[in-house]
Amino acid sequence: MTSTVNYGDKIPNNVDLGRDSVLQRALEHWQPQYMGWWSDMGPTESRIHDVYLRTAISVEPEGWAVFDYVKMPEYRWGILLAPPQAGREVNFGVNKGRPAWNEVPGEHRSALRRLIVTQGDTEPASVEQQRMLGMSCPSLYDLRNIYQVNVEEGRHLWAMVYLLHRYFGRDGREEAEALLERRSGDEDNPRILGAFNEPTPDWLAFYMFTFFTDRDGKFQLASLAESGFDPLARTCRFMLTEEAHHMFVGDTGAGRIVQRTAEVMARNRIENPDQVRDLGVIDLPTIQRYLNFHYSVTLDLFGSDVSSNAANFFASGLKGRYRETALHDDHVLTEATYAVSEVADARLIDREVPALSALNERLRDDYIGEVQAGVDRWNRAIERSGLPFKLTLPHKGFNRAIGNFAGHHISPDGRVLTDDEWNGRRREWLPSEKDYAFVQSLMSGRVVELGKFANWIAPPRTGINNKPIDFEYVRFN
Ligand code: BYC
Repeated sequence: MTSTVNYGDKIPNNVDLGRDSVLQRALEHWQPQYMGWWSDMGPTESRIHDVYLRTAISVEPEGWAVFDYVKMPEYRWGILLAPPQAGREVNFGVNKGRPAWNEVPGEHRSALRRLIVTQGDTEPASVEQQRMLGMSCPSLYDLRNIYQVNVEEGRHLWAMVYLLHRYFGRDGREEAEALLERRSGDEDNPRILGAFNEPTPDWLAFYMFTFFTDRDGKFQLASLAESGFDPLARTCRFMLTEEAHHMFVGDTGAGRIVQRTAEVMARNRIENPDQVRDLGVIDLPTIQRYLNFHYSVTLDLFGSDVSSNAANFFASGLKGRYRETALHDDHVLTEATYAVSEVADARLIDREVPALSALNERLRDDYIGEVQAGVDRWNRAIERSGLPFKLTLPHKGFNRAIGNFAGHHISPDGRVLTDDEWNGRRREWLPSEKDYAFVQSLMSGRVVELGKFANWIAPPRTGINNKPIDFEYVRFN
């Protein structure tokens, strides 16, 4: 393995692809299919723009990426694995202490393939969900950021496709083709996980998605980075480097919308949402409803609270917990228990279950801790403006379709509701058609003058890669 990537190669990589001509040919066969998918489903009307993009060129922490103008169809989607760690072992489950696997262990083949396919499926899905948004961008800075996220999701698809081709033979090649055939929201051939079939109709939804849903990506990738199957661990370790920027985009993007609204409200001394809307910014209750939606569909992505799949993934050493190796316990968990919530007699109760079966819930709880910190940051902007409003995370049972809360109605403050109560108040808690129409009315065209920002969002504090905020991040040619 080399640490620097040769960009003269047809498929840039640090996995010595040139030494395996069969694999190289198979991937070169997939490459034009990928380009066809990008042309059909990648960002709308973006082919000839020069975009100031980051491209990964190395897996060394220092200087791993370069920034330059690139036309997106010419972006070099490379295959990059973090360097191997000498003597690495399986760090958890019944195989703990054995050498990490460099080839797929036969008995775990189908579970591993399923994990890789599920991860891979989310990457093109998100590009499909966001493909129209460039047409209504609030600034060149934001336009460049969404394109950066999109090309890197494309690279993450390449990362999973490499694993499928390299380690899973014909099945892997078929799965790689299917990854380009499913479509977000398609009735007949949808993406695998629920949140990736939801529309991302506007920029508030995009920022909520990158804040909440990309962060699920971080937690899932971190768990897979602990895998005893070393190529998966190394792939995910490098993907996490790129993922950090995606969450930054969401965190600061939603934060700038909140900040702008709070500033306009304070300056004009208004709190009534209709008056706030009249001033061309997004009222805080609407932001709260978007938050409720994206948070709840993202919580579903962690799977059922009690899951034998999750127990098997862990016991066999394929998928660890968040920061597994830094945790202080036996890493086997056969004796431990974990509390999960459920609904019994129209009340919420906690039940201790074997910790092995509750690993999805544990990861979800780790995730919740981190998103709370982000929402606290947004609230500081509201506090600074002296407004008596606070964004809150709804109860984790709210609006859930997977796991113990599915089929129940839980209010944001954690009460079990009847169908009638839920139907009566649903619109207070989740975005309505009217909310979506209002937000879209603010985003009818794109703002592309140098250094200009749409009225509904505050400018960022700094630009990208030390460039000024009014830098020409995208040239339209
Ligand atoms: N929607 O035991 P269960 C990212 C299915 S995001 C629909 O509950 P398990 C990114 C499940 O597949 C991170 N179906 O769950 C972010 C299973 O179906 P089958 C993506 C769902 O298996 C932004 C059945 O229900 N990575 O990277 O323990 C932009 C029962 O399964 C859902 C991963 O997810 C749902 N929400 O765990 C770009 C990591 N939830 O197989 C990218 C890999 C569950 O019986 N995946 N089901 O037909 C996994 O670790 C696991 O598959 C899951 C589910 C955690 C997702």
